[in-house]
Amino acid sequence: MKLRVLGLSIAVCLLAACGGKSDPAPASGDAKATGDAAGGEAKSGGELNVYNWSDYIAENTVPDFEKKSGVKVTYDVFDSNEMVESKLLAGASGYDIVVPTLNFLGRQIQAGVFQPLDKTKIPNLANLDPEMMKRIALQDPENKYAVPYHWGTTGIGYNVDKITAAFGSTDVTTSWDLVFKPENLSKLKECGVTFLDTPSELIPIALNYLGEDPNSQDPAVIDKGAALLKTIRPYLTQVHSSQYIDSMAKGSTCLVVGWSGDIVQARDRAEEAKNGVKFGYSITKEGAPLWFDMLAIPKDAKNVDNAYRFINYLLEPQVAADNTNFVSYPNANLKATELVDKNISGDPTIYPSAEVRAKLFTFAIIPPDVDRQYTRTWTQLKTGR
Ligand code: SPD
Repeated sequence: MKLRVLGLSIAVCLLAACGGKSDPAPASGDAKATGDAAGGEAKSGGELNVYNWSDYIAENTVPDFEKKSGVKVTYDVFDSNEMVESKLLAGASGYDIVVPTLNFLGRQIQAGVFQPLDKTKIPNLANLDPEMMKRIALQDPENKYAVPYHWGTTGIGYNVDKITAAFGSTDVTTSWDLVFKPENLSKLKECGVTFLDTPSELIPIALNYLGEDPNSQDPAVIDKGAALLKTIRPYLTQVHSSQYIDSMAKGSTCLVVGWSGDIVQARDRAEEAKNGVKFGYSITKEGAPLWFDMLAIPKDAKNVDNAYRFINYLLEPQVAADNTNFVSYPNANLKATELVDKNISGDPTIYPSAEVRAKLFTFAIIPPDVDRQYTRTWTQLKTGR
């Protein structure tokens, strides 16, 4: 069984105003040390400011990098693309590496937020899966600005016993009917229903369920998704994108629309706590989102060489495999896959089969007017107007 630090998820930016806190513990003592070569490279020292998703890195990744490189890392976390984007568009974020999801990155590339990568500084790019890189290049042409970190799906996380008690079995979890039919969701209100706090996922998911193009930019179509979400609003007990890992693990949420690896982490935390809570994750038969989170360097980054060093380090096969083993999200690193724990690489909820992958959809780059409609819809939903 994997050991996790239960407190790790607590250090998360909960609100847009939050300045960010550290997930992993920094290595102490030798932040500015120089001397022995590590991984074939001399210690360089200096600083690095990283802004990544919460619950998204193994506990030893940053401390090991600090020890090897002599670089002092400040590692802040967020739990929504909207949060990263507002910092990036405001400028002077202070970060040297950020990790937006590919469709957001595509829009930020267009806004001129990132510097093109000097690929000679990332020799471990050779480890990446050419097929995935081709797919990514649809939104980052020529893979010019970013490197994939992890990928995953968005689906239904469920408490096995609570769902069985309400519906007689867990078969209902294979369909979005469980979420979008009020007669189903209403049965779960008492045990806790959480949705991710992100219109950029929930609206496309609702549209896909309705048989519409999940990426439709037609205001009338988007309104249909909004109307559907409104019908189930009374049964939501929480809208949040990171607290749900703990609330699932403790048994206080029984259904989540959330991210694959987070739900597996919740399942593992409950197992470690031996509290009898059993969680499952389902990629629904009507299709679900597939996404890539991307490492990129803002144009105004101050510690560019250290950013390259860290990105190249993350692409070392063992480092990438350790991360995947810890966070239960796959990576696009072909050389790492054989090093990933077979319980993880063989788990179809984490690494979906080709048949399931064929039903997944990706998010398009959304223009500002559509984004405004998303935000309006979401605010109305959350405030109950
Ligand atoms: N706790 C880590 C969650 C990472 C989720 N990234 C998903 C973005 C999908 N749009």
